[in-house]
Amino acid sequence: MIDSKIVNKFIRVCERAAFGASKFRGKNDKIAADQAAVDEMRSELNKIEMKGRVVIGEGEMDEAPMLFIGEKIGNGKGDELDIAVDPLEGTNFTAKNLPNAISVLAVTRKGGLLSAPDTYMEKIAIGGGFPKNIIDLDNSVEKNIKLLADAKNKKFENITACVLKRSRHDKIINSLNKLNVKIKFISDGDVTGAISVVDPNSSIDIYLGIGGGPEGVLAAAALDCMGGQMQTRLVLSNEEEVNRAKKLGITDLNKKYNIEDMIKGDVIFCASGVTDGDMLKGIKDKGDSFEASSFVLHKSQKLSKKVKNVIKK
Ligand code: VTB
Repeated sequence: MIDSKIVNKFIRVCERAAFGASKFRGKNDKIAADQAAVDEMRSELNKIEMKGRVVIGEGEMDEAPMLFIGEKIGNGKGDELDIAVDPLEGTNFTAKNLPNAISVLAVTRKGGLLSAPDTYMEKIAIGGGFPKNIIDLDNSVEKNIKLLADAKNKKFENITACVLKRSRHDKIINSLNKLNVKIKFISDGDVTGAISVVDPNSSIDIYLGIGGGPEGVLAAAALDCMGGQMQTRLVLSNEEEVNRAKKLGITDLNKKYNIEDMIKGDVIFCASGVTDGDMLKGIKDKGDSFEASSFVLHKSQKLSKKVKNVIKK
């Protein structure tokens, strides 16, 4: 188990990162927005009493100067924790001041997080309350939709699928159209997209398609706490990507990961809004302080809450 007292500290980490990024909303500079989020997140993480290690971060040591995979974070005392971070999920959203940019992280005990390379990943996710593993990446879209529709006792036309709008998804989209399934397209931000299957305020029944590997593990952390189902598989398209995966300890390159293969044991998930979004409000500047809205989950404590804090700048 992870000590529940540490949760508030991780909320602060996301709040600060979101605040950093918020200064660049609508400024058409996604690199600066990301950098500000990274700086704030790293400095706040280093205040926490823990022997922390970045398992999913901004890239490998040679490509990311900060929050790189393997970087030690925290003050070096306390519990050994593994951390997945995405200081700014939605750099385009922030640069263009569009909804759904968030700062997000997940924490487990040492060894609890799949160390996924920053490559693409096939993903499929549905909500909770169904027999285990009823959907499968190797099924056709038609078969998965039928299994889900039967389990939910819904007609195909009343099923909504969330899909990243990319040409690589044309085949999936065609199949969904043929089945008369409703599609909610997102332009970016598939952490929120995948989590939306368990959000009672969204009408999304299934998330499917190919997005980032790190974002897949972050979404799996949230779905683990909320009882959703998810299956993923890395998409390694060249030798360089294969080598990167191997370097992170992945031996079975075609493995299908269910949530329990990505997240082991207890997990904390936190996200703070940068711009207003479906799940969270964005940062509100209040002069000397700022207001941040966050979403926090702690599996062992069955904690799931939204918090709004006003924090001194
Ligand atoms: C997703 C999404 C991200 O990248 O992982 C997506 O979660 C996939 O990459 O917000 P492509 O843009 O190359 O399709 C983002 O949209 C941006 O990191």
